[in-house]
Amino acid sequence: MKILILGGDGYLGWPTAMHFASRGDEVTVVDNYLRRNIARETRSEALMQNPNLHTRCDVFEEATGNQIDVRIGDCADYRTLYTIVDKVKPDTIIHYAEQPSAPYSMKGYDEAVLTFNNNLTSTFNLIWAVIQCVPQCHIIKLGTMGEYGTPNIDIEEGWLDVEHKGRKQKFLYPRQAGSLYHTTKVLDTDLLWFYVRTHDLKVTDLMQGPVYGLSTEQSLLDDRLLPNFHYDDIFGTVVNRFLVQAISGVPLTIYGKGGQTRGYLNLRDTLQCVQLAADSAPEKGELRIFNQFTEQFSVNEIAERVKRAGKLLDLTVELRSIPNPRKELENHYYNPSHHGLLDLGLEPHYMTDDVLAEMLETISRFKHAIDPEMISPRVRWS
Ligand code: USQ
Repeated sequence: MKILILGGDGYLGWPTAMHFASRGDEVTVVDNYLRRNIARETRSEALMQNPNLHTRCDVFEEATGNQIDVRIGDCADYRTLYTIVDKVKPDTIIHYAEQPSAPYSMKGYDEAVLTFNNNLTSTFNLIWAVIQCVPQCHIIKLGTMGEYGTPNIDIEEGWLDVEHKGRKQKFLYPRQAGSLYHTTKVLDTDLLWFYVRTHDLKVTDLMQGPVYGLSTEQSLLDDRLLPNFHYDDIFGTVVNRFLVQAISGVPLTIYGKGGQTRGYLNLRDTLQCVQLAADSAPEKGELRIFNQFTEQFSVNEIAERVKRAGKLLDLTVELRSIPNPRKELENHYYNPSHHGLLDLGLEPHYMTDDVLAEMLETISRFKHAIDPEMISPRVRWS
């Protein structure tokens, strides 16, 4: 397949590019280094020094013999994106090119408007580039479980059958996100659904939970191929943060009561899910939605697991509840369905003590680079 990956420098984009290139697909990545720039500006750099995309691709080619084509450009600029899509003529476009941090989007006006403009415009431009250049192309869009929020009823996989006054119709499942970032993903879904209805696009929207993980098959070949592993309060996701905190001897930062429950998945399973989606395109005029996670945990359960895994390495891990910088429910009902990807063949990598201990071992090799100033939450929701 010819695959175009938007946001190919990111925590998920880069491992995805290597994954598809390794199985023989023709891969092109686009990125404008937005996340790297924001990380520098906000003192939120990744733990490892990840080379730029051109160097990463050279290292990858040396290690595997496979090539990845790089374009440095901004997907929020229509001419740039149009030109790339028109040249590559991809069969599948995987869209990660969004500002991915909820805390960053809640920092202030400048950060909010950047998130809003970047995320909505890149999705809008993608839709139009597909309409104008490759109308048969399958769009795989990374959405988020956070679009649904934490409603007091079961969360279905994208859609809800509504019966009202004796009549029935299927609608997008109600969405009520908890940050501006998550709200941009809700708006993305609405845009995609509109253009699926009007222009017969083929779209898969993956409602992904927080991802954890460090190594993939390809990154084991060379440390320079590791993903951008963030542990700061802006870009770091909770499991990755807790593991770094455990290594650096900082008490785990449980926000509030720690009952916040989400669906989590291993980075290796993100790759599997995206591949399963790519290998089974929906019909023209179909918006296919999958809930992309493998297990659900509360923050307290994750903290306990990290503590247990730490024991395997003789680490003493302390847990500490701190005031929650976010506005979110800390005790709530949570029962999301997630059958679609399992039905397509997903074989989950679960969060076992061994998996966490292996991550702890890798992180400990980079202990010298941990900056404790980047750990405490610096952004409040209100
Ligand atoms: N949390 C803590 N302590 C911390 C960090 C987080 O208790 O030190 C809590 C948060 O309050 C939240 C939960 O852990 O309840 C998850 O937070 P997170 O920072 O791991 O994830 P989130 O901000 O929701 O966003 C991440 C990714 C985002 C993706 C989303 C999936 O950054 O790009 O869309 O996970 S989801 O959460 O399902 O929407």
